[in-house]
Amino acid sequence: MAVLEQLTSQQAIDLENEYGAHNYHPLPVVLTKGEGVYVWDVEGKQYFDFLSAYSAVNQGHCHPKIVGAMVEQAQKLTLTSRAFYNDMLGKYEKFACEFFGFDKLLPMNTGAEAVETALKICRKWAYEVKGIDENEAEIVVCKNNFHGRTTTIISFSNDPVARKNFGPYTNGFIKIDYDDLEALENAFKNNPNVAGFLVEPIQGEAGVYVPTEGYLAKAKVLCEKYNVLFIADEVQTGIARTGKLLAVHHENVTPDVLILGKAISGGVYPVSAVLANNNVMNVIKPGNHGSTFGGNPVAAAVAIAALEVVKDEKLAENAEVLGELFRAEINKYIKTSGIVNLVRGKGLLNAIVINDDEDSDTAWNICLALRDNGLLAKPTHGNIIRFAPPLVMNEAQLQECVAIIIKTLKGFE
Ligand code: IF1
Repeated sequence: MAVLEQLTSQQAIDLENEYGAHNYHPLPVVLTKGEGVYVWDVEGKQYFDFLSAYSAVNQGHCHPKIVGAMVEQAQKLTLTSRAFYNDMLGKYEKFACEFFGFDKLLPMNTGAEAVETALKICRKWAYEVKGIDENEAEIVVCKNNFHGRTTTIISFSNDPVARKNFGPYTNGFIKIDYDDLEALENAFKNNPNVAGFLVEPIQGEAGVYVPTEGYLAKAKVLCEKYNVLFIADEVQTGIARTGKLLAVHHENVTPDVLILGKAISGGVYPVSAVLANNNVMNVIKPGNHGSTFGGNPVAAAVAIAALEVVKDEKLAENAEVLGELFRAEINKYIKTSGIVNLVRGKGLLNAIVINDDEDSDTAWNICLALRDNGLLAKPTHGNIIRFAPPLVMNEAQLQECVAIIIKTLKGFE
């Protein structure tokens, strides 16, 4: 078989099964094209994409402005490493710092790398600014978190599938319940070596858990009271997904450290970033941290274009309006549904909870039926289905998707 010849779906699946590590269990659909809110499989069937590559494609698939920026830069200069300067990185850093309101940006590639970078910055700040004894820093995290897949990050995960048999684990983390301010204050009060609080403003993988109104703001006040860095992981909730540029903006919170990934590039190229003000970021000195591709010219060009699209096309405002509409329509259906317990979310990051137990395959079967009806979504843990379309969706398309979702769910009543 010539490497680039067109495959059938089954041939593509068989190749991955034979030659690829089995680290995923994808929904059985083989995509070959994406444009805006749509994707197509190799047999030519069109789908609404209601996952957006886990909120990386907020600007819609293959956005022409972002792809154009990538192609133009890729034909000029792709990579210098940080051994030398280039004419794109400083422009991007300035643009992004002004876009999000921070003094400095440390460029990386994946979300997990950015989380690891934030953890290292927090620890170094603990020893060199807060004055915690070396190797004694603790970082508070929330149970049911998802921050990536590195060995340190899964060390503070409580998901056995993500964690088991990857030990020995990294120390220095205190796990508390999410959305529990008393637990947070107790952790700070009882542990003088706490340096940071790492939190998802909405817990995505856990099942789109939106914390109590005021949680983030009060948590930030506690961080200030105990001189602890508030580290917001906005890899999934950021870049307009929840109806504001950042999810923390719903509570007017400015984190001490901001972690971005996914849609900062519109899903066109791996780009992530850590932003902080000088009092924190200046603990990083030459040689402390880096990455071959971190801040490369293509990433810089792509990220500038992707962020301009967010502003020019008012994606946060659109996500806010369409998210309200989506939840209102699903709530109407829930009144007469025996299978859906609730819908929750903010902006266009939503999930429905299926009236079945965690390890049932109902949610999976519903996603297979949604696929057959022309809409792609995937369950998170067990009985929860996440719905996260590209933020460029219009109202008519959303209504069409709601109709597909309700029609499909009714088939399981
Ligand atoms: C997988 C989950 C979502 C993230 C937050 C950091 C990262 C992620 C809040 C790491 C990445 C992705 C990873 C992908 C599936 C997806 C996911 F299901 F795993 F949990 F979105 F909810 N912080 N989330 O959501 O970023 O290194 O992947 O660029 O690993 O299966 P990354």
